[in-house]
Amino acid sequence: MRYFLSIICLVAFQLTSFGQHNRCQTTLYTEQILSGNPELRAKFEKQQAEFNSQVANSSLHTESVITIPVVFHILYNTPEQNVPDERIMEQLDVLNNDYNRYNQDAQSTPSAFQSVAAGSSIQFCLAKRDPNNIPTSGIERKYTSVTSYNIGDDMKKVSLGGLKGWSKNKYLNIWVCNLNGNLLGYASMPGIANDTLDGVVVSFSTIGGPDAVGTNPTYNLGRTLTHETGHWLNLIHIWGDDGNACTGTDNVNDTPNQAGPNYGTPGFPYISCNNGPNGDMFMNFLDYTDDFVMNIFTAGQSQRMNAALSSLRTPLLTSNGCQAVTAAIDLKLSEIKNASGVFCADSIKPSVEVKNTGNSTITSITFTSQEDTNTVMTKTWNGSLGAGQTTTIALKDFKSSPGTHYLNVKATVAGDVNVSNNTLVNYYYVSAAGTPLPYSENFENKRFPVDSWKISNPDNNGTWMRTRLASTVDNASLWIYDTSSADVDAIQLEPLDLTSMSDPILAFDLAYLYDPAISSSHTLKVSVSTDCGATFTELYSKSGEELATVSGNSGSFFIPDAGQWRKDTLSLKNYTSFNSVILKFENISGNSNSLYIDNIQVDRLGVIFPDASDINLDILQNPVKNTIHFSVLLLKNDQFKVQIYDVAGKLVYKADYAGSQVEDVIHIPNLQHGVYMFRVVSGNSSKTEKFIHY
Ligand SMILES: [Ca+2]
Ligand SMILES: [Ca+2]
Ligand SMILES: [Ca+2]
Ligand SMILES: [Ca+2]
Ligand SMILES: [Zn+2]
Ligand SMILES: [Zn+2]
Repeated sequence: MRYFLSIICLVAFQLTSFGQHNRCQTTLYTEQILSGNPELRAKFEKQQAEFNSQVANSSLHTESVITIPVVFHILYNTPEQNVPDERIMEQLDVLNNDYNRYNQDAQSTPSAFQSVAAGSSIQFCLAKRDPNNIPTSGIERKYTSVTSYNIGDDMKKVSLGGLKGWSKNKYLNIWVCNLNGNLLGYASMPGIANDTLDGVVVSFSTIGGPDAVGTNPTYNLGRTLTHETGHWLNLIHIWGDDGNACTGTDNVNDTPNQAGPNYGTPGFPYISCNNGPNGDMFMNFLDYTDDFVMNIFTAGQSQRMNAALSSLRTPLLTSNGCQAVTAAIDLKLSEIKNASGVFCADSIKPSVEVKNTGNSTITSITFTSQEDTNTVMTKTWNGSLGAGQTTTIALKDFKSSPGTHYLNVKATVAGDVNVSNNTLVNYYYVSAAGTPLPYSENFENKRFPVDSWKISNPDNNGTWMRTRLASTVDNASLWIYDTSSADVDAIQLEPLDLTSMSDPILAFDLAYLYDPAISSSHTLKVSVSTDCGATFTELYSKSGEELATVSGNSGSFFIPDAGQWRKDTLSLKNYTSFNSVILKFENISGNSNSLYIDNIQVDRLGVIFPDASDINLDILQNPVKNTIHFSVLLLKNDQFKVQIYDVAGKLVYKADYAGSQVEDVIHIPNLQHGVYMFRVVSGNSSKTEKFIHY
């Protein structure tokens, strides 16, 4: 009950911090509804008290898997708000992973908290039928003239530019829209909202996951929906919603008592309320930290959510929302091809895959495509597509421009009963010119990957992520933990312009634990493309022992210490005539442990190894006769001068050279026999060697 007595001071606290952080307003939303309805408040508080005692007595318990049908109601005023399908599917993965502790970053939970971590038995499926038993994709999209919504229920009402919710007895409603005041989301706790107003509301920018991140710079891994769905299943914030006091509780026994919310990326341990030595569980999904910091539900929280489903939300247990139905006429737009990912060229040549999911033949389909807000194409296809058949249809090419774009393809068929699957939204990025050298990437940016990078994760298991588990420069690094046997996860960086250096070197810091018993096939490859990623040439491939920076038993999760990293380098000299070169790192898993990369550089060797001397001069065949044969290797510059002095200090020869790696022969007519100084000057440094002419 302390939770509800403290709501007034909580509201005051949240208003004062408004604008700085606005991660969740579930408590404010709850109070908005209860403050005008004393009867509902009494009922709600009674229900909560009963629930808490039932959970405490373990009289509510479920073991079997529960699958909750979900529907995404996407409301957009701009193309960016019309969240691409790939991000919605990825968001659904995030929910399923987080609620079952399949998230790759579960490995990042501090070992002190690993023993209380536990998945629930809850899974989520996209609805296959709507409340009227009409087939659906589980994704509704609607243009709204409302530019942004306030906390409340407006987005749930058609009359206010919203989309009506589907019955809370059968579905989890997820409204995705633009929220005012940088608010990320809020949820209806059980018993708070009427049938079609129940669900969660999240900002469009938060929808996504590791394979397809949201547009929010910080909250882009889909943890906002994980958090809000926790409230929807009756979880309370981990600090007990008591402002910054130590008196509140989240009614969960295995979470530490914690003062107030944590933001950003705290360091472990962070102590409050005398909760040492382990401190706050700031990586809990019900705290306020950055998405990539969050990684755990506890067993107590999971038990509480399971209990909510077997008491406060029981009708969902028998929902048929994910059972398919068939309509007479129903075309499905299954996929947009060749218009997602990263492009260097500005011409887009999309095609679409369509499937007849109804039970009568379709003979005509009209396609319209919008790039951002511009209609770029209309095409009508005539033919015969029988029930159950699939076909691929080329759309018309169109010109794009550098930057981020959203392609919205709509297929229209006369009499189509289910229009939810007739629209797909894709996202792609057209690169401008290559980034000039020197290039350096330390994986410190919270937004990972940036739009110009491309990650592929064929098995949808572990993939390239940003982590704070280890690093060589600053705090974070690039990390992969894919336990499957042979998945090829690729990360492709933005195009680089290599034309400004004559001998650019690619360098990166690497950490990998090699366990001969299990991981001999684990391979890291680096390859390069000069045709915008169409084809790649392999420059580096190391496996097993050769890849290892440390060998040993890989039984426990590998986190490298400072001595377990190695710097690998390779030359990009053969690509200096290209102004758009793409580097790709591929991890080929081998049932193996973590691999880390940090401090990627493309630069001169002398910058990569700053303690190496800049000018390296070699006079070949010294003493010399008639001709002076020399070689120069510059590690920091691309130009140098040669000056030859006699013993009296008189300049007898000079020449300018371009290039960082030069071998040449000098012939000086009538040069007297004797001792000379051969001097190389480059930038602010010089190097002199003596030679004898005989
Ligand atoms: Ca507290
Ligand atoms: Ca359809
Ligand atoms: Ca770093
Ligand atoms: Ca993978
Ligand atoms: Zn919250
Ligand atoms: Zn655009």
